[in-house]
Amino acid sequence: MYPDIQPYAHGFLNTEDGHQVYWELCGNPQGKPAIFLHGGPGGGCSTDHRRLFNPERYKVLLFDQRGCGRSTPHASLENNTTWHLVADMERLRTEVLQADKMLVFGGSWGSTLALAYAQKHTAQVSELIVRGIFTVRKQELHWFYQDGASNLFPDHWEGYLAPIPQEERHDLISAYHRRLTGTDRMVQLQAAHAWTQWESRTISLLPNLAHQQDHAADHAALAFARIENHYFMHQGFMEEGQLLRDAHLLHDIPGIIIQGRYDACTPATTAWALHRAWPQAEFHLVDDAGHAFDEPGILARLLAATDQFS
Ligand code: STX
Repeated sequence: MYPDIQPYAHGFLNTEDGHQVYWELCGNPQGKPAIFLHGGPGGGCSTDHRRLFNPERYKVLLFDQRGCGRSTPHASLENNTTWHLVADMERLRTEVLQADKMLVFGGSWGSTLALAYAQKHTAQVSELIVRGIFTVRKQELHWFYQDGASNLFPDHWEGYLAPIPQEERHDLISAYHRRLTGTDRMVQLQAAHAWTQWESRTISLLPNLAHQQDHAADHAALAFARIENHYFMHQGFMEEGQLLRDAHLLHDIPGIIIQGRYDACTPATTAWALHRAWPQAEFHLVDDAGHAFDEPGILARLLAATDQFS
């Protein structure tokens, strides 16, 4: 990765409907405009995300999506949908980046948001780099939160099932929703940790303790679990299959799709479907990687992608 850097500017976007969205600008103020979209939803940005772009060539905006990271109110689900985030991106582009077009970079949920933004604001996207493709279809949610990845990680699955009694296990996303939005703080926290640990333990090809520690604090787990679960209860606030159906809108945008073959969180079948629906984009299926952006084979491809467009 590029060296660890500090932002040269940071601030908050007041959404006027109850949120203060934290943003920061990194790299070269005269560089190529780019926006980084983190995962989850609810994951927040980390300092390593700044290091995916050559700081001499890029002017990168990173922001914590509504309710997570340094944005406030923390873990809030009010006025928090995909389309609110797309609207925030438009304001960040014009008011903070002050650019007509920007490179859009997103992994996992960040790829979902990148595709949603690019399909709505096609003319504002100079290039698109997406990794670990996720489109919030029913089959993708079922695979990870109900029955699928459970067969690869039976040990970690027990921890995910633990807070939910037998009679509610036929619909785990709904069972988690009741606990994550209930009034009992202890129940909320227990559910938040179980939900978050399931994801952190299963995202890399090989066990990676750092991934588990990243989201282990009460504060981070609560935002991550509440926001993810809220978005998935509503299928990402999109129609079933919408992002693949409308992928043809991307045909004129230079694009790169990067996917780990052993991604258990967002399996390669979705990236493959995107590749078929958007054949003009470069497609890289990395043979020895899972889901996380810092898996060696994925990281090398991501850096090559930002360098190629710089
Ligand atoms: N969630 C996919 C996603 O965006 C279904 C994601 N998975 N893990 C992460 O994000 C973190 C790296 C933020 C934990």
